[in-house]
Amino acid sequence: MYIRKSVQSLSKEEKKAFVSALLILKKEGRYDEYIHWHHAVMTPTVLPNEPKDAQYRNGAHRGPSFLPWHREFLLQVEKDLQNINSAISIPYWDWTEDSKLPDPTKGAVWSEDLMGGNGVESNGWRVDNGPFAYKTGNWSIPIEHDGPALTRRFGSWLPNFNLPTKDDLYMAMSEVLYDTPPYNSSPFTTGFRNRLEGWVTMRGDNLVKTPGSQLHNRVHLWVGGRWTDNGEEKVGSMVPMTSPNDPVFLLHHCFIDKIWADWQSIQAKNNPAASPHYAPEKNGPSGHNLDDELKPWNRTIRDVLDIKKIGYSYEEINSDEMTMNTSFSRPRSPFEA
Ligand SMILES: [Cu+2]
Repeated sequence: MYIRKSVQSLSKEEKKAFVSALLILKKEGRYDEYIHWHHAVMTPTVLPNEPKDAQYRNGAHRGPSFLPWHREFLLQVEKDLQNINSAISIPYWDWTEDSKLPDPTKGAVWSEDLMGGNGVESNGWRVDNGPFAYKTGNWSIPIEHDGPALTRRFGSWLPNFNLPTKDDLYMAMSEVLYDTPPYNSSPFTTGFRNRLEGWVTMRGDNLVKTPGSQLHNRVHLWVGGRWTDNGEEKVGSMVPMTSPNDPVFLLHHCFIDKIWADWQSIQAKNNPAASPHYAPEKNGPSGHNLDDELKPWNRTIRDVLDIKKIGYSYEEINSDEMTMNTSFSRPRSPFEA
């Protein structure tokens, strides 16, 4: 049993161990394989009557397997890191805490000895501080995977584009069903997965307060951002499907995984009859059913539902209403099914 800690409570030594192991994986070419896994799973997984389009649903996004697939992905990366140093676990970045900061671009995650900070405008928004700066020579990104440099332009996606807040997260936590037909990314598809992935926008629910993508998706867009370079549209490393190129991907998805684990334990307590709190159990799109394999690996979705069984847990530092309060209620939106 090991614990995944918050970025906020990592010691200097823990940060160093995590970063150096990532740099070793990068050097060995192993890290670039993760990008390939994330990319390869982008083939559409649709039912015969659905659009044959990865933008509709694919093996790891826009459908029920989004959470289990990324749980397995993190476990694979973490196993590689632990082979280098068995004391390592992936830390999580609670962006709802950073959303409260007067300047969220100054959060602990962006320190010089962890992820480094924002990109620099005069340098085409390349990150130029911290261990992953292009100039260090330790983190070059293959051109065919949206390289050559790690780029970020915080908060630039839309005007006044902020990180998701605790209130935004409560909307996902208050969902009772994991996912519902048609198991896609429509703003009208009800359920925890679609909410947390970030597809339920103002169009789908008038209780959503901010324009654009929500929660998980919003954080990708907030970190990467966009700009024009000589009339050409550019996006930061966290935006395209090669987003694990930005190592903060791991910390972001680690928090997504914690949120799912928190939701699972709330459901287990409040709603035990609805176990396993996953849908569809069968007859859904391929790769998304409870007993389907999480490709390219061998474990099934059922195999990764219980983090205790897998052997890890999450450090609880903000023991606030989110995890303590077990009953969430809010008015139903007229747009909800
Ligand atoms: Cu993601």
